[in-house]
Amino acid sequence: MTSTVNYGDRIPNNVDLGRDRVLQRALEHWQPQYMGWWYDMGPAESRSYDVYLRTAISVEPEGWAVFDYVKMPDYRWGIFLAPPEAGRQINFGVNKGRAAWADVPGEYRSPLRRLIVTQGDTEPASVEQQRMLGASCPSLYDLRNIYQVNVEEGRHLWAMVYLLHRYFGRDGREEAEALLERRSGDADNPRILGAFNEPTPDWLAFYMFTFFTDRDGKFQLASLAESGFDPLARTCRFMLTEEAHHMFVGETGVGRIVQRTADVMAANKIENPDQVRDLGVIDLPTIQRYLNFHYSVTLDLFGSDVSSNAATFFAGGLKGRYHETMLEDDHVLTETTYAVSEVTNGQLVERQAPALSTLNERLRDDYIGEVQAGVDRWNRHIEHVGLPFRLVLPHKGFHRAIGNFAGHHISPDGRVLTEDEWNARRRAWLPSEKDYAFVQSLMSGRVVEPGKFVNWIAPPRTGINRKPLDFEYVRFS
Ligand code: BYC
Repeated sequence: MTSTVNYGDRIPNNVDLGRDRVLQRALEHWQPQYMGWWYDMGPAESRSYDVYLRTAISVEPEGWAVFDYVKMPDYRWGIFLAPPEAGRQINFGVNKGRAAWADVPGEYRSPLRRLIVTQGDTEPASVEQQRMLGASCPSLYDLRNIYQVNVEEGRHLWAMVYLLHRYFGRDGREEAEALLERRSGDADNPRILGAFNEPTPDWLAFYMFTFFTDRDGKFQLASLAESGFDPLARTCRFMLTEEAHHMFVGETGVGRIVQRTADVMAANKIENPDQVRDLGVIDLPTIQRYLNFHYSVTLDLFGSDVSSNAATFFAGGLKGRYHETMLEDDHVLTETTYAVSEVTNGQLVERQAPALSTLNERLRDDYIGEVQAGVDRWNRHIEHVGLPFRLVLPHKGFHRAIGNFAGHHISPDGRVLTEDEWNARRRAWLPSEKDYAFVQSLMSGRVVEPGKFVNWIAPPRTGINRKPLDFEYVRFS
């Protein structure tokens, strides 16, 4: 294991792939299937573009990336694990204190494979969801960013496929093939988790997705980075360094849309959403409805509030809590409880449940704290121009399909509604066909003149890798 990536091999890696011929051959067999998937389902019509991308050259925190023009099919997808920690132990659950596993422990083979497959499935799904967006990009800068996100999601798929091939034998190879066969939104063979089958029809949806849903990626990867199965922990640690850029793209993308809208509203002294739309920017209530949608489908990704799977993952030492080793408790959790909410007799009530089975809820709560901070930053753009409107996170139970709130109707301010009340109001709370049609009407073509930005979004403060905003981030040759 080295920190420098070997680019001499057909599959770049820092895991000495060349020394394991069988594994190398298996991955070289999967590689053309992956490329086939990329050509079919990766960014549309992008094959010949030269894109100013960063590529990992080392897994060390400093200087791991080089920036250069790359045609995306030539991107060096590969296998990079963070360096091992000498003497690392399992830090939680019934195996706490034992040496971390370098190989898959037999008794946890099945749940571990399930976790890796579920994680792996999300990566190609997001690329599929974003496939068509290049045709309506707001600028070259934004186009380059979505492509960077896409190639890195492709690499995250490689990360999980390496673990499946290396540690799970024939089952692993079959799962790796199935990861290329499922399709986002396909009625017969959909992606595993709900949010990854929702369309991402426009750039507002893309930025919301990278803010909300990629951040689920951060929290899940951080929990898996605590795993007692050391190869999973190390690959997730490196993936987290890439994830940060995706969330930056989402937070600044929504922030720039909010900023542009707020500036246009203030300059023209208007607050009526129809008048705002007439000026070619996205009105704040529409942004709020998109937020409500993406936030709620992402909350579902954390799984049921009370989950025996979550208890098994933790007790077994497979998946920890967020920042597990920084928490001060026994890391076994058999004696403690955690608060979960539920609907009883038409009322929202809170009750205590065993801590071990409520780990999904706990991770969801950790996530909510971080998301709130981002929404507060968006609101500063609106406060800055003196408008009274504020974006808010809806109640945790709003529009949920998984867990204790599934099957109930909860308003954004946390009231339990009847089905009729819900149906009467849902258009005010979730994007309607008219909203989507309006947003898409703003995004009918792409803006690709260097330094130019479409009307509905403010330019970013700085360019990529200290390049100016009018840098030619993508060349169409
Ligand atoms: N939709 O006890 P339950 C990312 C299933 S995002 C559909 O409630 P559990 C990224 C569940 O699979 C991070 N099904 O939950 C972001 C289970 O099915 P099986 C992805 C759902 O198992 C942007 C059943 O319901 N990584 O990286 O405790 C771009 C009962 O499960 C959903 C991970 O999620 C849903 N929303 O926890 C690119 C980490 N929720 O197994 C990438 C790995 C639950 O009985 N996965 N189900 O057939 C996990 O840790 C867990 O599988 C979950 C669910 C947290 C997802």
